[in-house]
Amino acid sequence: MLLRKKIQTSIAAIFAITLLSACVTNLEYSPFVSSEPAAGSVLTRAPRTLRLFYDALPDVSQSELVLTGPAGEYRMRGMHTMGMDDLMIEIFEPAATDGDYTVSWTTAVGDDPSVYQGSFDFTVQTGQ
Ligand SMILES: [Cu+2]
Repeated sequence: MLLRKKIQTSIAAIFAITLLSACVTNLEYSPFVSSEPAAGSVLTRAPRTLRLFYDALPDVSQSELVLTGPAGEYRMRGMHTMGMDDLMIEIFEPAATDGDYTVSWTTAVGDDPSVYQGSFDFTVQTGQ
């Protein structure tokens, strides 16, 4: 009888936690809107720049962009905003290496003091 009660309590607890985490997931907000190259895109030549668009103007001083690919982490330079709620950066030595690439970003946008992070992938297939 006591065991049964314990199990019922556990099930209730698990149910409550599941509901709670579902709420948190739904409320999770990202200011990221789109990018060039686009998330999930397949390119026939290596990109020379990355550009990410957000809900509001990113604070460059609180932003970071990291590009990793088949050859590891790529050197990039000159992160800036074009003033169109975007971050832009030049890939220092774009390598035409076929494979999957990941862009990881960190930023704060507009008047929101929160720092957000995210990532997306694209693929380069030069056919060489
Ligand atoms: Cu630019």
